[in-house]
Amino acid sequence: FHAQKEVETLRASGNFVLFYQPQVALDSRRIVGVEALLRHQSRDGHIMAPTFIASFDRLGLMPELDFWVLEHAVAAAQSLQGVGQVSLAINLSPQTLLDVRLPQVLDRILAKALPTGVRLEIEITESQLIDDPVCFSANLAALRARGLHIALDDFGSGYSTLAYLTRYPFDKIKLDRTLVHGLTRSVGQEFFAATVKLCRISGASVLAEGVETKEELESLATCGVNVVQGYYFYRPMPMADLLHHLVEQQ
Ligand code: G
Ligand code: G
Ligand code: MN
Ligand code: NA
Repeated sequence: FHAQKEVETLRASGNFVLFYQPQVALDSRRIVGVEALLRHQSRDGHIMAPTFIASFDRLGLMPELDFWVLEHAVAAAQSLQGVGQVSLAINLSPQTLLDVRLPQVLDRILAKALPTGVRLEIEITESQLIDDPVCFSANLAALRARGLHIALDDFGSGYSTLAYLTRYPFDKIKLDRTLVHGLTRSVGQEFFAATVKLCRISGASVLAEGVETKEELESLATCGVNVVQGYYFYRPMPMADLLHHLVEQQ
């Protein structure tokens, strides 16, 4: 009941907004991608992290939220004209990836072409690969058929089995921030480098999430990671700020 009430309140107020967190290539130090992250903005302008996702999830309403995100991220991407090559990542929840409406929603949203150089990427988490199956595989194929890239999110966070790396060909693997934080503590550099190598062998590029300190960045540098995302470089930000950074690096 609590979930129901929270969802009703949020829906009534509208005010969902998207923030974007830049992803930085380790070699060039340029922004090569961004992840769209859902936020809620209250009347007084206060920005709230998506703690409400659990409530939407419980009520089976994640497709509604994710379709909104897809639509608005693609619309906002129109302003990325002329900023060069950049991938735009969107998180889709398990419910959304099992939703039979996904292909037709994509076709409607992608009817308007993206600016040259902008590529859509879908982030999926390991947990959703567990309860298979047919509908998930069909939707994954539908995403690929439309030229979208697939990223495996939160890799190494607890649901991983190595089988996934060979079963599904991912374009990108995002190493979970617990692994990255452990790098300067419990996780040895050798172990981390071997994990990166395993991912690279599967054919994916590797992104390290949640990089917060110079020490973490330096430890990563020799491990074969391609791209880094985290507060050390950038926090999630509004589209206007992102544009400013992208124009600046031209
Ligand atoms: O945005 P953080 O900043 O707090 O996000 C918290 C969690 O919410 C993360 O696990 C992230 O993947 C998830 N999340 C953020 N935006 C979206 C979204 O648009 N759709 C889905 N399904 N999950 C999202
Ligand atoms: O589950 P997913 O990886 O999609 O969620 C990304 C989440 O990580 C978002 O909530 C985002 O705000 C958060 N995040 C991004 N960079 C950092 C970081 O450097 N440190 C921490 N603690 N969280 C981060
Ligand atoms: Mn993500
Ligand atoms: Na993640």
